[in-house]
Amino acid sequence: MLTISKDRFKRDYIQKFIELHGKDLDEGTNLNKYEALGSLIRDYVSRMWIETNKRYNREKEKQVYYFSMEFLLGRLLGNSLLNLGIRDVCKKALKELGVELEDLENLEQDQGLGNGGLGRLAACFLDSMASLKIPGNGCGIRYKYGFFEQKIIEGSQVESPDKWLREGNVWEIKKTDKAEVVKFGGEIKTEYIGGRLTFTHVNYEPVLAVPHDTPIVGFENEVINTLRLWSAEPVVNEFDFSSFSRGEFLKAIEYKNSVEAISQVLYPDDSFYEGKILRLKQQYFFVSAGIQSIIRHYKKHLGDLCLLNEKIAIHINDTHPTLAIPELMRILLDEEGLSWEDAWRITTNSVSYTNHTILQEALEKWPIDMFKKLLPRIFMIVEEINERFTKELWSKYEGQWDKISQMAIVGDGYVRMAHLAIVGSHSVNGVAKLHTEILKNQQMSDFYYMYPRKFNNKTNGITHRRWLIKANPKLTSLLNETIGESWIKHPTDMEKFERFKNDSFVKESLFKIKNENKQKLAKIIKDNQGIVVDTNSIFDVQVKRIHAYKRQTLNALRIMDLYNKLLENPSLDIAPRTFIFAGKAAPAYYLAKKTIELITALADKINNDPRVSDKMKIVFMENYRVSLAEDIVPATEVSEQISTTTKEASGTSNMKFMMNGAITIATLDGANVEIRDEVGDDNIVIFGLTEREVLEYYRHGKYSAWDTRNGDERLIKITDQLVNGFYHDEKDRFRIIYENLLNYNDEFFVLKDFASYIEAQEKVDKLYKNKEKWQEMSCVNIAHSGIFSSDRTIKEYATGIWGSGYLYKNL
Ligand code: 26V
Repeated sequence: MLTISKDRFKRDYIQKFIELHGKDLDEGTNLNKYEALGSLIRDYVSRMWIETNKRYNREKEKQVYYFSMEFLLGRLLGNSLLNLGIRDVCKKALKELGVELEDLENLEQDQGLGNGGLGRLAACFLDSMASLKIPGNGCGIRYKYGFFEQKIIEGSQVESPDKWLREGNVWEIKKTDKAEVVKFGGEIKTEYIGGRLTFTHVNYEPVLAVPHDTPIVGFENEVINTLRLWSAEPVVNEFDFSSFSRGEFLKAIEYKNSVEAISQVLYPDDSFYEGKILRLKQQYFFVSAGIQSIIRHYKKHLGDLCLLNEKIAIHINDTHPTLAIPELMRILLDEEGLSWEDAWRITTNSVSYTNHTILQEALEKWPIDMFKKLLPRIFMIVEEINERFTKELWSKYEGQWDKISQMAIVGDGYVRMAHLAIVGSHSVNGVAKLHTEILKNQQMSDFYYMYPRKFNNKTNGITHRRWLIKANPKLTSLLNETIGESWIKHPTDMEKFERFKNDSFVKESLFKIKNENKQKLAKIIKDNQGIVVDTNSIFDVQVKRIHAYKRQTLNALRIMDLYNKLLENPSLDIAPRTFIFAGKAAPAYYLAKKTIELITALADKINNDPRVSDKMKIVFMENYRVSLAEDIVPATEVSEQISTTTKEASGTSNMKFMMNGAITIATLDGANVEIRDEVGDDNIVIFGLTEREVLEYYRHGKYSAWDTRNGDERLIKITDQLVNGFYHDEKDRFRIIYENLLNYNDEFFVLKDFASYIEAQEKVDKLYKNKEKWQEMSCVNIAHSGIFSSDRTIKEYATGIWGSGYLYKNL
């Protein structure tokens, strides 16, 4: 923990400000002040960072490398201050200088280098690894443009580039001397040299991978880990361009552009896989750079490559970094001269893999021709892995051609990345109990049968430091006052809070805190969306990517139904509700974009209808991102987790909401099942088809959306309203939603689950009206949320998969 006095901090800050801007503090803009603060904190951190690295090199503890295409960090200033243990000192010192810390924190651009759950999980894991003193490194891509910015214009999503680096980035350090060269295309020359078969890559296109390191601050423990993001640059320098003759100059420009394209932009679609060559380039680019730098560092500090898997663990976040497997093989074979058997043993024992989705359409497979042309040597290695694997299959399933070809790594003209990831690693995990069971028994059952010991579950988690301590300081204080502070380092100690579920002071405090957080959010809604919401209404929230399986449509249909009911019976006795939505649709996902249009159309009509305006309001908040989530989550009372059962691998916002005292309305999907197990049936509202029912319907196809609709008056009315101009002058604006629900037979069982969802919402209404009961439920939810801290998850990864992190036990 950094100890620093307020006066010292003031002195350091003023000096930093003057050095950086060449003017006095009172002449500076808030942005100047933010930059000075960031830069000062980075100085403080730097000393500890160097110490941490020295210690790691000295003590040679096992290093974890977490490879991920996405790291959705959000803002860093507030959390770095918190973890350094100087946020309060800093806040007071700045106040005395006439500066509000929060104003500066709000100026920071989100680092939005991820699509959603998978990228945010990676960020929570980095925070937990540093906080648990686990030597953990992130490895990814420094996209020049992160996840697009979303605006809602005339009810529709409009995307613009996320220029997050516009004002620079105080947190990163560019390490030009640690650059690596990554090779694309070309040919492989095979020769015998000294009795050994050698492979030489010729005529390739070289790309320089330049690392940018960001410090990851552990919680009050003086550990600073590293997130290393790679940026693509041409190998020749700018000067060389001017000396080229005209023809070569144009070629050089083409080369420069094609290289820079690699780390230009994050792919904004996390639901439909497209075999785009640029994405394959991105994957090999960061994986190759990362593995090369690991080996370089390893050889310098540790030496013997045969012990590699004892000293390092390589984790791949979904299949996107799977090329780490053949790339490590390539280096061990071609550059280090190991035998295939040794290289394979070391590689498979080093690598572990997490699966994050069962959606077929998101599974990665690369066309052989593209793969081979771009990565000729890597393809040869993948073919060899496949050959050996299919031989193993043959010895088990002799004659069963269908099975063997289905399980092969290369087949039907594609390289199947999930198969390569399973075969080339020693551990395969799902992200919630139900999800892991589905992997084992359905999606990957053939592989589970073959390698039962590889499969394991690691239920996701979220860092309670960002999602509770930082986002909800008032609830944090209440916890500290009632149960002490041990939960901060041992989050499951939050269970002690359950003792207060009948304590009227605590319940009143919970009510007050929620109300204050709601007021803060109401102001943001007013400022950003121009809508005035009633802070006495229930804040009912669904924020996440817009996707058919997450069923924002189901939420929309019940809003339409409630509106109909209120028009029929204006004195209907319901607790007023504010329905809050936020989330981005992939730019090419037409149905998802139409879903946003539907929600904004409901808002337009219903919010402007004075007959119902004291009972319901609908808000679609623009540009959902980590920092906005930090404002929404603490103010939420009802958490909507309503995916079609079996489809949501885990979900993590469900955990954030419960930790902040929201009541969950949910299907028994993903980690909702474990949340229910923790809080008990009385403290969550469950509805909808079960896993068995869903799988049964998919198997036998006995579901009829039309029959379901025709059997329910409410559904007849609202589905008609989708296409009769009730919500928009343009009658066919929502026709595709109607078609999907009815004529395409409602793939995600929205209509099937409608009745039970309405019933569940009526239950929520009843519970909310009983203020005592509601606060009691809220208290139980908070008390049982500690297990969903990513600290628990990371301890399970460390002991169960990586074999690392002995030190966290000494916390
Ligand atoms: C998939 C693809 C497919 C191809 C194009 C680009 C791209 C980018 C990302 C992804 C990842 C999709 C998987 C994903 O995000 N899964 C989510 O992972 C969360 C963390 O484990 C989990 O809580 C969510 O339930 C799960 O949907």
